[in-house]
Amino acid sequence: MEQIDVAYDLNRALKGTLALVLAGGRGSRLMALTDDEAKPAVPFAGKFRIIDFPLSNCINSGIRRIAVPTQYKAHTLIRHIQRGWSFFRAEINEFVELWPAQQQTRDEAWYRGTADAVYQNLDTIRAHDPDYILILAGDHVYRQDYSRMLAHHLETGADVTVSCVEVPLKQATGFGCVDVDETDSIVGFLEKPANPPHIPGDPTRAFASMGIYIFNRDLLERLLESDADTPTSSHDFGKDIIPSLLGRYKLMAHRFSDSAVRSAPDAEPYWRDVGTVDAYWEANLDLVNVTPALDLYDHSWPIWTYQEQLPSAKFVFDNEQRRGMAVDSLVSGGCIVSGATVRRSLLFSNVRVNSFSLVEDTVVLPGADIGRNCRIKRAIVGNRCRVPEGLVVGEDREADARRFHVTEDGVTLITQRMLEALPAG
Ligand code: ADQ
Ligand code: ADP
Repeated sequence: MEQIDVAYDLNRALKGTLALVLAGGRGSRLMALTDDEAKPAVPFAGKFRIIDFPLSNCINSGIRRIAVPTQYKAHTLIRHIQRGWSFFRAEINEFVELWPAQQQTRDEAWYRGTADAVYQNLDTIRAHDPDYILILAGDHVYRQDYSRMLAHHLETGADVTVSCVEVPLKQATGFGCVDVDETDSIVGFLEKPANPPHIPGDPTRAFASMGIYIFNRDLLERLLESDADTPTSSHDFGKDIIPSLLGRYKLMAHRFSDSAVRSAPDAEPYWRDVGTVDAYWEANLDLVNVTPALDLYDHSWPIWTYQEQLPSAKFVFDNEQRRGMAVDSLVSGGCIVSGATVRRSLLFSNVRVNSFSLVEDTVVLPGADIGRNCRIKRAIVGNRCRVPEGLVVGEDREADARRFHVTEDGVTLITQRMLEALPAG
């Protein structure tokens, strides 16, 4: 009976949860990849956009009331959500709502920070009357069962629960670093510290906030109202709200390993903040491995997306019998590889690779067209790039750096703007 009560309570709590997928940030470390669209809208894994991951996690976790605050260059993001995520029925209290900045505001300001993005929508939140608010970032790739995190929040009677993950110490400067006691109660929080503290017993790793929070609704309202009146605040969850709770409220850490959805019981939990060009390249190309760290073929936890209707990928011998082929690669709908060789690469939708060209260890974004006689290695070819005949990339780093953006790890990012700036011939 007790178990039935617990399941009943969790079910009620899930129905009473409103998820806010924050999607307004640019993600400036992605350089030119976010010149024209917000990071949550950046394509990932061939046919998805990054925001599909948190949105799919919500659905798969049983959370069907979702709002997406948007701000920076939101056009492609809004279009994607309108086309792909509008199958809910408001009549049965299920929805994905878009909350663009400047639509709900009193003072017509842009969202000043993540907390302000929620504060400015408090009236709408009140109208939905949730018991719990789940704050999510729209820009991480991972599979997580939020219902397990919510169950943990209920069990501990926390006021706020923060989802946390172990990360390599050298990456921890980009995250909120969390210190916990033996019950996983949060006793310290440093937002993006220059010298991150390591977890006890392991000097190579830190315990980082994933920017995922569950708040009891009344408390969140009070906190946001008082934060809005604090002139010194930057109105950010990581910088202002979470640190201000220490010692005043019951603040619990939830371990991602307890709610990560794994492809096999012994698999490592997968969470990536694909925030840099190198991390983006690596996470995409990991998918061409025989056993990728992220399992997209798992029918028990489907990732939903807007699916354009496209013809199947095509590989052609051209008239002179040059072989068009892709090996160890992912090739999406609408692609034509004609008389060219593609190895260890990921082609997004509608990509063309033309005769005599070689594409290796490369991520090619939607609609790009790689002309004849090109050799492109260790690169990211941006949306709708028209790569001119004969371009060679990935063989001479200095030459590449003069024309394109070359990362620390030696990945070359090519965009249409950079191609247009190339000297003629
Ligand atoms: P950051 O990674 O710096 O730190 P932040 O820039 O606050 O993340 O963005 C979080 C989410 O909010 C992103 O999805 C972003 O798109 C969105 N966002 C940013 N500004 C917004 C705005 N003005 N309006 C609407 N949405 C906005 C945070 C935490 C850290 C934690 C990391 C985990 O502060 O403590 O470790 O996330 O990545
Ligand atoms: P290349 O630069 O490789 O010579 P082409 O444009 O000449 O490319 O096309 C080579 C082959 O690719 C064609 O013979 C055809 O089989 C195939 N192909 C190209 N475009 C299309 C298309 N739109 N639909 C179907 N097949 C196509």
